[in-house]
Amino acid sequence: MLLLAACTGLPKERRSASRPHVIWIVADDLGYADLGFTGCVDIPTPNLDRLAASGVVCTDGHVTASVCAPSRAGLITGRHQQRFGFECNLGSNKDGLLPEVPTAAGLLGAAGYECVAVGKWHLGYLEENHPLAVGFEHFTGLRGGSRSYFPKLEKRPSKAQRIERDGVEVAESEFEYVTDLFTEEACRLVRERDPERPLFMYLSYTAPHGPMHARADLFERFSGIEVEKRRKYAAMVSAMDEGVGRLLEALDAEGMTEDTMVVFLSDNGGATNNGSDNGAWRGMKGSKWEGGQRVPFVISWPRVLEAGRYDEMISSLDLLPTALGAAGAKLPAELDGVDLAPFLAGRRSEPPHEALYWRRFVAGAVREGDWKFLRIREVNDTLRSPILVNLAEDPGEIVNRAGEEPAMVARLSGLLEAWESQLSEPRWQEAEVWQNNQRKKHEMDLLGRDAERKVP
Ligand SMILES: [Ca+2]
Repeated sequence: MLLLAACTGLPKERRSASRPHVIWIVADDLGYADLGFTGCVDIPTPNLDRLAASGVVCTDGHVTASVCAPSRAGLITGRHQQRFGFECNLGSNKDGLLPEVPTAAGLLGAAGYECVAVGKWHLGYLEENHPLAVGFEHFTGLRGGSRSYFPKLEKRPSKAQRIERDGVEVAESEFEYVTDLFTEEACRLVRERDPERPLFMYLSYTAPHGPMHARADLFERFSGIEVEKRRKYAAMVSAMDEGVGRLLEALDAEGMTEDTMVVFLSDNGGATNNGSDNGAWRGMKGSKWEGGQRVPFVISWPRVLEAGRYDEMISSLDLLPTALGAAGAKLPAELDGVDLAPFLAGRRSEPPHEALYWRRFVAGAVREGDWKFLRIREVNDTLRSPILVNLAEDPGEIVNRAGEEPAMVARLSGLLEAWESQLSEPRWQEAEVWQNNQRKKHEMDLLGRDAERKVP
């Protein structure tokens, strides 16, 4: 089902380019419906809307997990993170990427790119997991998953939370608001890029993940929003939107816009605790309902891709093959995604994926076309009665069709098991409370956003 704005008769693929710059902008715990171009009415996002208008808005775009670290592990390696045991969210300081699994920076660096990372890392605290150890040449950000947005002047932040720039600690007195610091660093790295090489930037905002710290001027701007958490969230999303605007201006000023592939997505759906909203999708961060893993997703590459909309199912796993394809590099056979360019350009009309798969220890899911199957493992290791939904007829995933469609249950269950047979054991697990919360999130009668928000 293609609903590209392609009925204009214009060729969707413009003239081919030399290797483009590639920028991945990742938001953290952003709600699906919290941007102008996804229908938000109370938080204006003019800059993200401008990016969306310049590119292809993918309406059925997914990440590989509905919590931060495993989703990022899939994105940064282009492989299902369960293949190398990174199935669960980070636990101890010893968990993280495996050094033998190449990252986007390793592969794009080998293809001649200057690779830089800014913002949240959250892929392991060991030195071998550090961005500068896995192929990035510059890194400004924090190793951990979140921190205070304001400087911590009274007490030095923990090793996971302090900001470092190329291995040197950045004093808290050097910045006023973390989102703005990341934006400034991203713009600086654009201006100071190596002119001889294309740039790959991984810009990973912590916004709008908690803690709910709003910049005062933006908090003031949203005085019309009554619920305080939503008001702070609006300010945090706005700071990120401003940052994206400044980055787009930097690209314009450098004459890079036409030849830069800018991707924007969230690492997972809106969280239960930050005032976000996933609109029509059931579920929030941590669940395998669409609200957990279906995210705002834009791919802009003005030189090559005509702006429009793409409605087939795609994955964050596709971003690395798409970047390598644009670079003219050979795709390693181990990558799980596909180069999306021929699909987004309309040269290939079949869906890029027959099925997408998810698993985080106690819950697994597979989606094939409009059908989705969810399998929950209970505390006593038995399987809950399966859940089967049809997204075409029931986009809110309210009706469990498993009883009336046993053949489809068997088919999708078999697909899931076949995929699982290729995976490794999780190298660590989440605490029992998170496992139980994940089980609760998939109870059919846990319905409605207010109920969902009570199960973190
Ligand atoms: Ca997240």
